[in-house]
Amino acid sequence: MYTVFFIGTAGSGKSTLVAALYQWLDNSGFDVGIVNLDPAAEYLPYTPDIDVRDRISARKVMKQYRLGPNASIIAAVDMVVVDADRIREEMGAVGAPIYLVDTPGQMELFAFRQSGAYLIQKLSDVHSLVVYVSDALYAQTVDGFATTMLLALSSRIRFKKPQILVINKADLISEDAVINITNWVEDPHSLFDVANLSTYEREILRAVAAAGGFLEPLFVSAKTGEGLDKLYYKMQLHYTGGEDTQL
Ligand SMILES: Nc1nc2c(ncn2[C@@H]2O[C@H](COP(=O)(O)OP(=O)(O)OP(=O)(O)O)[C@@H](O)[C@H]2O)c(=O)[nH]1
Ligand SMILES: [Mg+2]
Repeated sequence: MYTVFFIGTAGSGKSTLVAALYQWLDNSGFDVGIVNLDPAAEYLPYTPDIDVRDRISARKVMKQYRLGPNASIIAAVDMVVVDADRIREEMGAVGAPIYLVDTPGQMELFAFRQSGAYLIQKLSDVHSLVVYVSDALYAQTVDGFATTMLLALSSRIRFKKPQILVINKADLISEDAVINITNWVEDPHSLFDVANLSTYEREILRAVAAAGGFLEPLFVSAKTGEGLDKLYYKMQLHYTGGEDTQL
């Protein structure tokens, strides 16, 4: 079983990307399953094979325990943890060789809490991978790019999984913006030299780059389908051990 987790900031397009990649893989003749781990999702652009909302809904938890929107998601994800073995069994029963796993929108409630890392560990098989999804509109600015790299690195520290960095919504940014981002990754000095970076920002970014934290991004559009073939290729490289993703 090959499990691919989609992690990223709220609204970056995780669910849309899961739907688009599922379609792409399905059209290419692959047998793929989808797991939804987001107990707060109101609408999903795909039909999951396994859906945590069948048992745990953040909305119900909110009403029952009189919690706020974030506390109810935290509580709901903690409840999903109790169900982890059953979800794992269901994945086995469905029997798909590849699973795409969608995760809660509020990344910090999932990635920066013990329950998220535990779930990823529980639902991972020998081959598993994190696709870190960021939003191109955000990543195209210097500050947005810098924090995207820091968040992607945080997710690697939390999950300790090989990771592919996807910049989604590439249809919304210009070719120049793509070139800028590519240059910042290939030559981090072009970023460090930006005048409005403070000394501490520059030093942090230098350390992240030196640690290999500037992953080469894949520009993808879940809307137009751009880059889905490259995403599949990267996933396959990881699966077959043709190492192209980094831990
Ligand atoms: N233009 C464009 N819009 C996109 C793309 N991918 C997603 N969107 C839009 O971005 C919005 C958020 O998409 P979702 O897939 O719900 O994002 P998400 O990360 O799952 O959101 P949460 O789970 O709520 O955090 C929706 O309006 C999507 O239609 C893309 O590649 N291009
Ligand atoms: Mg979503």
